[in-house]
Amino acid sequence: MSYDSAKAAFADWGVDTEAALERLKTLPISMHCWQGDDVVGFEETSGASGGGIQATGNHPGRARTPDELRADLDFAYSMIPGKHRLNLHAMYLDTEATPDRDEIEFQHFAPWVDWAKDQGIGLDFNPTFFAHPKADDNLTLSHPDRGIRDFWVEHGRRSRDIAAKMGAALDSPCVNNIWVPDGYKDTPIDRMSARARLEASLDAMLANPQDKAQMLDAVESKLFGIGVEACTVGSHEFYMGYAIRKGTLLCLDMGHFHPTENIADKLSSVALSLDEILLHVSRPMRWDSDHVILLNDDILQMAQELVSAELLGRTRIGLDFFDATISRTAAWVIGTRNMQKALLRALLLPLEQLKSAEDNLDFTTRLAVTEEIKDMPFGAVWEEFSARAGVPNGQALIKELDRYQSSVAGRN
Ligand code: RNT
Ligand code: ZN
Repeated sequence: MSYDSAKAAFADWGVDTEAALERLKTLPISMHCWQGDDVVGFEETSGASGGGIQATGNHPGRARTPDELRADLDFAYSMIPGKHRLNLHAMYLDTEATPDRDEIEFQHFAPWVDWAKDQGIGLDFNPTFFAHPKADDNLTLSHPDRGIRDFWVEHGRRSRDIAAKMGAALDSPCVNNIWVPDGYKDTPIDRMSARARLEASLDAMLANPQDKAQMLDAVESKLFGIGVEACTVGSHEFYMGYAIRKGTLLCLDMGHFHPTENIADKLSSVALSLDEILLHVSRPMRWDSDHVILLNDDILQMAQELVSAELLGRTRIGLDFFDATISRTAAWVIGTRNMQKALLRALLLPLEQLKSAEDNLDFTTRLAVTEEIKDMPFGAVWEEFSARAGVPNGQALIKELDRYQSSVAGRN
């Protein structure tokens, strides 16, 4: 179907496709660097995983250097309509120096900032509290040993400082997201002390006020991880309370809840108590497996909530998945485009009609509209969006993904 026919079909439902396309253009997705190299990073000791995070698969083409990772990102961005962001982890420094985590500085990330400037994209940041000998017990900010806690607090402080400098250099606030693996494999006897230590460490890390125009603090909870099955110190309740009391962003990762829980349902609840939200869009399969996101119901419902509850203006959308069994660049491209497609579908819903049916307790109309609308030509509107951005679709896209993958397959 042509875009013009699609436009007319949506207009029949009272939906303005041009307005949807304009809005979608303004929504950056923060693409995570770690899909490109299986969460390894560029530290001297890289290769050490930990914290329950492990990419599986050995598809050829893993980026081994910052230059390779940037080349892969350049390609991925060229296959995704719009301007997006890059989400960096502290272990992805780009320098000849070999600072330990408590020694990192802005200069160790300067090439990333130069590159982001050239690309006209914003950066987000994460301290890395895993894949390090001082995290071997799966305890960092909540470790009973003061020296270990202090080491990680210093890492976190420096990360905030680096994030603020990135935000200032790029004139776009950099979200600094804190996730720690802390927890216990077997049932702890003193959860309270562990949580009190985590809170005290976070307070120490966040003590230095930062300009919100430069950086924003976020905290990410988790239900459980490999090796910390019995107790995660930074649970949802812990961080929700913390974020509300301290005014940080709360990061909701789609893999960090019980499989029957749904992030889409949580957004409006937490949004009443928080200024801003960070999302880690992911696809858990049976557990926090971080599969590449599909255009499935979970993602559609989440995008629908963001639009319906008018949360787009105060939600940062980040991705968090890693699959090493397929082309890593294709994973980025497919996942990011799916997030955009979900947002587009949400922006194309006849929301007024649906909301008014619901207000009138007319659940029949709500259901009928929801289901009829599924046959609408969303694909034609997406085609138009990508064509305007000069980005291929369908078989042309698959050819490009394949061509790029062949060009990197010789890396070993
Ligand atoms: C881990 C968290 C966290 C990490 C990244 C690499 O379970 O989801 O966000 O995936 O920091
Ligand atoms: Zn996450």
